[in-house]
This record gives sequence, C-alpha cells and structure tokens, in this order.
Amino acid sequence: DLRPIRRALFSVSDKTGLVEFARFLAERDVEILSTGGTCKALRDAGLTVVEVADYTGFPEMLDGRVKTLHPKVHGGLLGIRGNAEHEAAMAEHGINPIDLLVVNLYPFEATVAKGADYDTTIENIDIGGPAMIRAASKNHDSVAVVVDVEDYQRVMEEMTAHAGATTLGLRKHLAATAYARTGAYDAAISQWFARELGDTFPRRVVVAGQLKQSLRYGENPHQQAAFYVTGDQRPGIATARQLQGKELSYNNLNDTDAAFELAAEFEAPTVAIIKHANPCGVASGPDIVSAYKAALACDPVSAFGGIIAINRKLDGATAEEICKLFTEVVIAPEADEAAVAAFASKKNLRLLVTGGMPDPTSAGMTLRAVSGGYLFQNKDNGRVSLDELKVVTKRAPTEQEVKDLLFAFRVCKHVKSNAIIYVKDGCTVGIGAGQMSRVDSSRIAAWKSQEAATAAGQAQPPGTIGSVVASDAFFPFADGLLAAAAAGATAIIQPGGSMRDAEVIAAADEKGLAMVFTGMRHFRH
Ligand code: 93A
Repeated sequence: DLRPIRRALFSVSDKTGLVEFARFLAERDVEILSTGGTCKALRDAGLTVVEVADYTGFPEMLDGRVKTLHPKVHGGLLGIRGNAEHEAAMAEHGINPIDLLVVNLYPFEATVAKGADYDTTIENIDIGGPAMIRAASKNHDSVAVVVDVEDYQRVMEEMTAHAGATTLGLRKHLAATAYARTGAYDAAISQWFARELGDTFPRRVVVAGQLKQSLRYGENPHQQAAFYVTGDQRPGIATARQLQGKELSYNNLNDTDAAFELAAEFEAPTVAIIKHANPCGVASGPDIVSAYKAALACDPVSAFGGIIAINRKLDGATAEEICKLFTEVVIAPEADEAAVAAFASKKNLRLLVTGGMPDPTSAGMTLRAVSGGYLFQNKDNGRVSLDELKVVTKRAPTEQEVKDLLFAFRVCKHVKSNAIIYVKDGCTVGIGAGQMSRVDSSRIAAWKSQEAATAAGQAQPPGTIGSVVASDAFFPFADGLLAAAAAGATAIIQPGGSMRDAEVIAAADEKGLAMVFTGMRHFRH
C-alpha cells in the first residue's frame, strides 16, 4: 500500500510552511505544479515549479475563478493507478498523475469574521480548491491530500521513513481530514447565507464548526472531547482570551458559558457564581465587589470551586475578594491591572476576558445530542417586560417586589428545571434547581437559604423572609406556592397557564401574596 510521490500540486492561500515542505519534495526529485500566487512564492524561494496554467495550456481566468478546473488537473487526481483503461486514457490526453495535493482554501470563515462586505465574501468562496480536495480524497488509494498546514510534518516523516512514499493508512487519514474540511467549509457558507437572509431558524443549514481545541478529556476522564467553534464573533466562551491559568476543561467550558450568558442578562453591575452549569448565587449591586459579596452569600458552601462571571471590568478589589475562595474560572469583559496582579499568585485560576458582553436578546441556536441524532432549536432569548406582567392576585406587587420579580425570572431562564428562585434586593437568596418536582425545588431553595444563614453564624432569619419567588414554569398545584409562602416569600412570578391556576391564585390570596403571570415559560431541561 505504499505509493511513491513523484508529482505534487500546491495551491494554498495560507503560505505558512509552504517553502519548507516544497523544498523537502524538490530535494526528493518530486515535480511541483502550482497556481499563480503559490507558484510565485515558491519561485521567489528559488524552487523550480511548473505553473498549472502552463501545464493545462489554459490561462487562469475570470479573476482567478477558473484556475485548476481542468481535466488535466482533475484527471491527474482521479485516475486510478494500475488501472489499464485509466492509464491509457490519461496517456492519450497528456494527463500526468498527481500523487500529492496540497491545498488550503480561500479564507472564507476569516473573511466573514472580519465583517467583509457581500462581494468580498462571495469572492472568498473557493470552488476549485474543494473540487480538487474532494477528487484527491476519493482517490486516496493513489493520492495523498493535505489540507492542513499542521499535517505537512507528518507527510514528510512518512516519506522519510518509506523512501519517498506514503502508506494507505496515512492517505485514508488525510482523506478523512480533507472531507471534514470541505464539509465544514460549506457549512460555514450556508450559515453565512442564512444570516444574510435573516433566517432565524435555518432548518437546512448544517451545523459544523472548526476545531478550536482538543480537550484533555470530556465530562469524565474516560471520555474524549474537543471544542468546536462556528465562527460567530459574539463575545463569549468561543472568542474569549485566556490571560492566565491552567487549560480549560470540558466542564469548565460548559460552566463558564452558562455563567457568562447569565451575567449578560443584567444591565447593573452583576456577578453570577456557577456550579455544574447552575447558579449558586447571582446578584446585582452598585459595584462589582458588592455584587460579588452578595452573590457569594447566597450559597457560600456551593461556591467553592465555582465559576464566576462578571458583566463589568474586573477590578482589583473584587479580584482580591475572589482570591479568598478556591475558584476555577473567572470571566469578564475586561480586567484591570490591579485585578491581573491580584490573581498572579493563583497560578491555577483561569482568567478569561471577552472584550464585551453579548446581547442576551440576540438570535442564536442551541444543539443537543440525542441517541441517533440531535435536537436543534432557537436559543431562549425570550424576555418579559414590565407591561407584560399580569397581576392575578388581590394584592399587586410593590415597586421593589416588581424589580426583584423581574430579576428572579431572568435568573430562572439559566437554571435547570424545575427552577425556583428566591430573590431579595437584586440578589438571589435561595435557588432550587433540577428537581423532578416543583415543590421539591421550592423546599430545597428555602432550605439552602436557611443553611446559608446558619453557616454565616447569624442569628438573623434566612434571606427568604420578605423575598420574592420566580418559577420557570407554572405551579401545577398550590403546594409549591405554599412552600414559598411558608419560607416567608411575599410575591411570586410564574408563567401561569395551569389547569389549577384558580386554586393556586386562591392560595396566594389567602396567604396575602402578590402574584404576576408572565405568559412565558423558561424551561431548561
Ligand atoms: O477561484 S477558485 O475557486 N478557482 C479555482 O479554479 C481554484 N483553484 C485553486 N480558487 C481556486 N484555487 C484556490 O486558490 C486554492 O484553494 C487556494 O486557496 C488558492 C491559491 O491561489 P494562489 O496560488 O494563486 O495563491
């Protein structure tokens, strides 16, 4: 299964490592063909190259749209070696076999990321490159195809080990990589078109991405994992810059994403502390340091080893507070010098900066694997405004209660269902997440609040007294609401829409609670 390389075709936009690789081949008497720009770069380096146009007898034309789309190129890539008919046809038409194809495509994704205009983007759709890549990959029995600069070394090593030949194993591996590249490339083009069209749910758009990072392992050490990015430039986990700390793990990435998207929900200085993708404290405040202290007070036990997201520039005072507790990751739009200095001694703490906050109301997609497929949906960017709230109880909430109710409902969206969130003065005081029954979430949130008060050694009652409560979906029975009332809550926000709404409203009235319906649900399963 060894195939010697005698002729190679180079056509690359990214010219990194090009000259070294071509020189290695030239030294082994490999004939080199290449397209205009690539040819020039190689000749400038003193290498002997045949320009594709000279080989085909056809000039590059139509602004370079037609360079390699010629039977003398595609025949050379597709002809089966050792097949008498193929070899006869090739000889008859002056088609030379090409044993190695080295192509990297017009930088479509990078062009889109730069915000290029429509015409420039269109011109960066490579046609000839993918055509050659797909042809050479199909014929991997005879041809080696390299689409990634990172693979140059590997090919050179094989050729050195096998007297200028490649193994079938390597050629298959390269073909698999090549089809992954053309697939991702076309997916990026279709995603761009969908955005151009303003299509908020492009059913036929393929989800693909580029490998950003191979991860050490997945959710558990026996699982392999990697991080792919779609090229969306939204400030967040995919575009963040890591200023310090160990490599991010799979769970770090997942939790940090959850934390940052939650912090982005709020206009005031806000801090969210996350564990296992659920918040264990979220607070807004006059400044970041007070927001952090309030968020931490919600559940200081769970916050150990947590992930902290901040929606303002991280300052030194906050960083010093954070240093008092073991924290895995901190993410913020920016960090000032004092903050960076404060973290310097915490070598393992990962600090990420995003350059800005994402718009939580912007469109987006979410994807989840199920066995045999995946589920695809629009992101939950829903929000309720003040005038959409419907007061259903005899008592209407006070102004402060309304502020806290809206805060609590925004937090709800980021908590695993069943979600029950107690809030007081712009700060969560009890969070019940991920329970199979709503009443359990309600009780757990209240119990955790009691625990936090006890842990703080305060004689004071738990934060739930005089708080408000949000529920991500309607209360199917009055029991969840009664549990909240028993914990001392005074007002409730929930979607409404249960068969037993009347019963639930009556229970609220009896307890003197104010309750508003949102008409919008925030399940997160
Ligand atoms: O415009 S194209 O789609 N038409 C072609 O026939 C063609 N052949 C190769 N672009 C084409 N290429 C691309 O040109 C390659 O994929 C590569 O990215 C680029 C290299 O051009 P140059 O050698 O002129 O720098």
